[in-house]
Amino acid sequence: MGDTLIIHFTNNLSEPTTIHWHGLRLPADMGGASVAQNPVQPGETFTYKYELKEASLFWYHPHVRSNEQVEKGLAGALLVSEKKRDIHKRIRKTKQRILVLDDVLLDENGQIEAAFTGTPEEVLLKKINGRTGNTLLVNGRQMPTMRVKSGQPIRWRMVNVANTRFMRVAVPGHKLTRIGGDGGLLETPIKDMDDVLLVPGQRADIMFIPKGKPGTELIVYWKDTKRGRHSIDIMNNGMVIMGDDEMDGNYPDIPLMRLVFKKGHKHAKKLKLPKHLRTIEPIDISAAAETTLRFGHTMPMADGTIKFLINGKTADEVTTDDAPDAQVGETQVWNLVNMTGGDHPFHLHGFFFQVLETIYKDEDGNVLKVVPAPPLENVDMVNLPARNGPTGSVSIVKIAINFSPAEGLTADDIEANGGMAVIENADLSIGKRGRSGGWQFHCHILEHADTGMMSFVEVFQ
Ligand SMILES: [Cu+2]
Repeated sequence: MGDTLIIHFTNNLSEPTTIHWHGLRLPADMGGASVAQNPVQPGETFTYKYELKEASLFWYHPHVRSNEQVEKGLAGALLVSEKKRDIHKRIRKTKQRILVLDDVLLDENGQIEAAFTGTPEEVLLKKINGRTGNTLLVNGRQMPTMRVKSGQPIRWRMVNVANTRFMRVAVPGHKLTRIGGDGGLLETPIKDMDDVLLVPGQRADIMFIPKGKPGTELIVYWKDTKRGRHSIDIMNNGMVIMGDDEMDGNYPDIPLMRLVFKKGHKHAKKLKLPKHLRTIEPIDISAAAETTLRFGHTMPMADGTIKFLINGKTADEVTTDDAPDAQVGETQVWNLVNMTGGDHPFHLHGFFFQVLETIYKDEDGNVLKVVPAPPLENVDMVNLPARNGPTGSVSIVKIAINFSPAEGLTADDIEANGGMAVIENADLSIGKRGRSGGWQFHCHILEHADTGMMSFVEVFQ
């Protein structure tokens, strides 16, 4: 933390690309999003440069045709370590490993399938349910082995870089403790978890004590999550019927990696963690303006077409007139309304937010259920759960966002950086591809983002 990172980037692809730095608070023109940076053309170079203001596990990936470029492997982890004084010795001295969780969809020849191939039914399924790979990877390898010592605590810094797959990770016979997430450490460890769930784009910082006899092995499993997958039938008359995938949430466990116990053992029986890891200030929403964003899709068509929408528009259709506005330093509450029968992992570029509550309403607008705020943490991802009823019912995730610069950035820094999240005297007639300081938000199921579920917020100085 505190270092300046300089990345000399050359695009050796035969198509344009960028690097988006997922989760980092940085100047808009360093964020790699198409609303603030023109894509880097084949053979061209670009220098990303920004200060690392916060400690956490972040990651990076292209923000041009992400569903194809990320699927083919362009994703990596970026670990920004805490200053020594900011992290308890027992955590700092625990051996940590980064686990990049991914899956790829391979054809019979072992090659990555091109995006959206197959019959119209298959194409619709990939667009609606996302592209789920048939091969799971940890750090780019299938079923890798990690050597551990029984009784010696380990710390895993995990990130889910898969296009679509929700990663629920379980270590049989072991309880997990989550100490951090997207935005660094939690306030208090969350203990006794049977598994840890990472939606696409999300991170988790977990600890546990592996237990086993030397020479034996323990398989770590992927477990399914109910997320509103659908079935599709195209009738002879061209009608498309969307139903529920009856296996949703009950797909069989898949082995993810192998732990092998080394000789010898340590004596830790319990993780001795401090109760208080750090202080996180709740965002003050007493004067917050509210914005509502509705996540939906068009009717699926027999030719395989479906579009995913935010406030009724695809990413290509949305203009600066549609984009919500904010002022630097302003706090807003966003109501993220999921009108669909599937989950959407929501991601906002460049700012952390805090989840306030989730409200389920029926088709007449009556409140069915309110899920209170989860333990306080700063995140850049939140899953928008599927509505809990027929068309017209909705789920609403309320989040609080403070559009402030990262801690430690002064007004001078902002100016030197060319504006932190700022469109200074923006000429909006330039449109969204101009030198705008807009920040994108989108569904991190990359097939949904690619078929339209992406928009942006303009933050003004
Ligand atoms: Cu989605």
